[in-house]
Amino acid sequence: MRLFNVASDEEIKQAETTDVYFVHTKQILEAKGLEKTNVIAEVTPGSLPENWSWGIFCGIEELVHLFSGIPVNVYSMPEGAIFYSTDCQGFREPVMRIEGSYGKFCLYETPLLGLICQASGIATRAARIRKIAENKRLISFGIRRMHPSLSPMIDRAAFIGGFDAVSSLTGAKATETEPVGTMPHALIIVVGDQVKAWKAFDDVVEEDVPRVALVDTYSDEKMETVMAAENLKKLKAVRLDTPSSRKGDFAEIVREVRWELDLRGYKHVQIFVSGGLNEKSVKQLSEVGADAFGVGTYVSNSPTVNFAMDIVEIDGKLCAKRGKLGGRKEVWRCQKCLTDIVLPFHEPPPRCPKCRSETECMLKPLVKKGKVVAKLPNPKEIRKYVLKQLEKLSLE
Ligand code: PCP
Repeated sequence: MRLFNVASDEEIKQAETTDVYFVHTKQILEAKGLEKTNVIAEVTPGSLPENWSWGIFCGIEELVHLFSGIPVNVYSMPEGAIFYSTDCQGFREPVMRIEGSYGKFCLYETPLLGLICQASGIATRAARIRKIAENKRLISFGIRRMHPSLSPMIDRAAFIGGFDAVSSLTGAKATETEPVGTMPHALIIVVGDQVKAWKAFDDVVEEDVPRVALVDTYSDEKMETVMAAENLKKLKAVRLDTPSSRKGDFAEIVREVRWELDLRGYKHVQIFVSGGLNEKSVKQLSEVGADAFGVGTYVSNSPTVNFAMDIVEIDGKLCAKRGKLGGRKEVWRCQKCLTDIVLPFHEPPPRCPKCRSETECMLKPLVKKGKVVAKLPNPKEIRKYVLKQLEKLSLE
């Protein structure tokens, strides 16, 4: 009996999360002896949500598990690679290519797309917040807004997108990091007094956990901040999670708290903000002195990237449907200026149309006849790769 309404690893691996029309398609092809038809299928992003000018490709680690053992070849951009909706010429840009007997992977289109659509949306929003927050600390707080079964994926995608840490235990395992958190209002409410609760935290919790006092439970943030600074010698930061009914001008509150802390010689005490944050508020609060951010829903509930998979070639014959470009393609990237150019597969490597530098082929072998051939980097390495690319990108 299923306790939670989520598909098991086995069900996903057996394509039991597929759409039934693929089951019918496989039945028909088998009945007509067409299941061994050799096809080239490509995955393209279509237009990106909210006019994003780029996306972060995420979900490959799980995709490899899905395709391991399926006797087809998969070529893909590496996890963490930026991608565009179209290349510098305006041509749709494939992020992945699958080659083989269509009958072998027909059922896997649905789970394949699900694994990259949601994770890439989360990683991209996280990367945009990363650009805005510059080197300020970002903690992923969003798993409580989504089905708990997704917490490892959500926190991993937020981390890959550039967040510094994640709040969930499963997310920390998936990112090979330590989970990070401060204290909930519940602790102060149950202890019944702010100072007693902060001190209890200080007495009980391991030394290496930063002392971050929540300062908005019962009274004004400024006054609770001063109380925390005066009562906690090891205070690292104060967290302002001001309820929307009291938020008014949150930036002004942060500025005021900074002033009162500095006036009393607590320049070392940082300001951590959370609660309903998004790109606009992270920018504004960072400018007035916030040092760290707990971002939840805005990232965990990111719009998905609507990748689609399309057959573009059968036994060398061009066959793309309307709206898609025919034939096997290669994506060439100038790693110097991150310009992409899409060319028919057999075309020689081009020079970068913008800076004339050499270009690199982006669709790299991932799975060969069902065997994983790529060395998969760990989340920290992927995050580093993302941060390097972000240096060259703007949000526009
Ligand atoms: C939680 C946390 C953040 C919220 C949820 C998650 O607040 O402190 O403020 O971020 P989001 O608004 O960006 O989704 P509460 O629900 O007030 O819980 P807590 O007492 O743990 O702060």
